[in-house]
Amino acid sequence: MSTTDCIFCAIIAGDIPSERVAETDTVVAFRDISPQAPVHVLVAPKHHVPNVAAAAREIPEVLAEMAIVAQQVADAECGGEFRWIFNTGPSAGQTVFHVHGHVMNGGTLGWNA
Ligand code: IU
Repeated sequence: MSTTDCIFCAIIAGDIPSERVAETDTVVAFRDISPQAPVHVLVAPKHHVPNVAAAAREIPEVLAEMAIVAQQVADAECGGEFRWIFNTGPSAGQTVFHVHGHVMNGGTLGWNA
């Protein structure tokens, strides 16, 4: 399922360009347009759900696939170690309401980076 007013649905559909680094039948990984670390890749399901809890409820097998893809990205880009962040809600910094995990590593990540 995709929604017409979701920018990540448009990226996943290829209607908006992105630098895709991994893809499976259910998951896409692409570079963040505004990287906050040397490795900063977003891992998102092709199916539109708004946040990580909704993903766990509605598409748990795809959430598991997202973790596998995140690990694959980290294996390829930063020795297999990574931070995986799900901002959930505007007050926590979520700006795109299509669930995505930020795969981050490199540089000098502080706890609040
Ligand atoms: P957030 O967790 O919802 O705040 O993360 C959204 C991220 O999506 C943020 O880091 C943006 O830089 C990134 N992003 C992108 O990579 N491409 C886009 O077209 C848009 C946002 I809009």
